[in-house]
Amino acid sequence: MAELLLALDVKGAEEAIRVSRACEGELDAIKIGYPLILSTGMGIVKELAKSNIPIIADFKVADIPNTNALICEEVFAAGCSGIITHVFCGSDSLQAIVDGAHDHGGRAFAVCEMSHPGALDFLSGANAERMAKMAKEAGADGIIAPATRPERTEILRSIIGNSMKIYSPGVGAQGAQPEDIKKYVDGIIVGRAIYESADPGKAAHEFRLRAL
Ligand code: O7E
Repeated sequence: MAELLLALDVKGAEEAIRVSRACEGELDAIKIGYPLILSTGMGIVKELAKSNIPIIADFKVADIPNTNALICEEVFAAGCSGIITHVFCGSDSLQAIVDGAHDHGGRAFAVCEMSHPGALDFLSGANAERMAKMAKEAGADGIIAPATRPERTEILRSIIGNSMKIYSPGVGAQGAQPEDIKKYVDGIIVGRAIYESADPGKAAHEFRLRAL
């Protein structure tokens, strides 16, 4: 049984609140990222969190340890309960995010393999496997692995074991189906197939049932 995370990549507070309210009761978390935050500011986090749903900041952080620690301070002060980071900047940068999240009572997730075709240029294969090992060593709460390549996500699961979570994007608009991936992961991440739907609440409900 996999959780359902909404990738709320809409622009503007009004649209974000409309979609999130329509999906109330169907979601386990909302993932916010640059499209929403650049169009509204971080104030939207407190607004969304009023529904008591965890908000995960997908800033795919990739910087030096000190900057990463400063980013964590702002993300968690804004009301987020999780943060997503890249791993390729190295173990010290990754550790700063994991420690920053845990110091604030939050969770840290590490991008190991991405879902789009271009991921095969770098963010896949042996690099991804090495990053999964690094995420485990750093004490990350989970990793991001692709629904579009279940066979790869299965390998990454064997590296991190069952005590860490895997959240998996690529379901819906990128072509993967919940049934392809749910047995390997703890949660599926769905964006456009929900927020572009004529009835986002109904779409979320259907994805939730299919992820069970
Ligand atoms: O394709 P959609 O519309 O269902 O949206 C997918 C979301 O997942 C979107 O926010 C995108 O930025 C994110 N994502 C991927 O699509 N592929 C990845 O490999 C990684 C992510 C991601 O969310 O990374 C951090 C979780």
